[in-house]
Amino acid sequence: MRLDHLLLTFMQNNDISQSASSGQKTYPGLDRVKGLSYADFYENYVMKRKPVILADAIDHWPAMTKWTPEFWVKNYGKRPVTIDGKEHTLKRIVELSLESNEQTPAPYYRNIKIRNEYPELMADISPYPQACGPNWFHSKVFLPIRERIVGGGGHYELFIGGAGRSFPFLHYDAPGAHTFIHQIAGRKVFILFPPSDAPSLYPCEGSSFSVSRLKDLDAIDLSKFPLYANATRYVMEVGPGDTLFMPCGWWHTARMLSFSISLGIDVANRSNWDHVISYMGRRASFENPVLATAYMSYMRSAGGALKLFS
Ligand SMILES: O=C(O)CCC(=O)C(=O)O
Ligand SMILES: [Fe+2]
Repeated sequence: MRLDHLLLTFMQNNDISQSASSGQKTYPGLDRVKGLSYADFYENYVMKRKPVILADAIDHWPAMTKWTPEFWVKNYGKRPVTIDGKEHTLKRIVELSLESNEQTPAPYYRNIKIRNEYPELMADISPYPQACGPNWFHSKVFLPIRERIVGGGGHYELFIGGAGRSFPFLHYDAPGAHTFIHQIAGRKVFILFPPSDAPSLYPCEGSSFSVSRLKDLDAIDLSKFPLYANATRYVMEVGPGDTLFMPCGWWHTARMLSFSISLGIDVANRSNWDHVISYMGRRASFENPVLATAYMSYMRSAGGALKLFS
């Protein structure tokens, strides 16, 4: 079957509108696809580093029906959680997330490594979707240094939040990995910019080079950040069962439209290893130039070996 026949779209793909305040181009959405073969996904999206939503990658996960707000309250409600320096119970976070709105957004329970914090729940998000592999962060050569890899180290990270709350900053993911976001419950909007827009997004200085200095993207002061007007913004809305593929180097942030549960995972393989190596090298040069040399030569030989086997 031809790829064209498989494409579904949330919105009209080619409807390019101008944002009133900045003159910035906005693409309402990219492709949302179903029934795509692994080979087509790899060739048309992964290798081209083009974002896409896969609508059927996690249908087989028990989490899709099991991880309701009630499930979290019943099983983990008493668990203490610290968010942005404040203590809560998970029950309170779920309640606040259900009531959340623009005026009083709930604290955002985010970047929680499932295998470390909720190991018994790994069965609910298994088996690993074929589309997200191979993931070199899961290979034996990386497991010993997994916790030292900048970013998630190939861990599944959990996000629970509510309407009106945003991820706190615009960035692209460490360590130069691709990211898959699996939406388990609720709706979320992702705002993306291609890697070529980096100069228009005002990256921070030093080791935070993958984080933007821009704060509220709808209220950018163009007299301070004039290049932002040249950036091209893509908007992707995800709902339950969707998997958003964000290729390495794509800048992004997210805002929830309702109570939301998502999982994120970073992925490295032959399609982005060059990007991972260059990210890690750049980061290490700021943080620990002496250790960096040994660490980077380990990473380079590991990548070389993995290329032979996967
Ligand atoms: O889903 C979100 O809030 C964005 C998460 C994200 O981009 C990240 O953790 O790197
Ligand atoms: Fe991210």
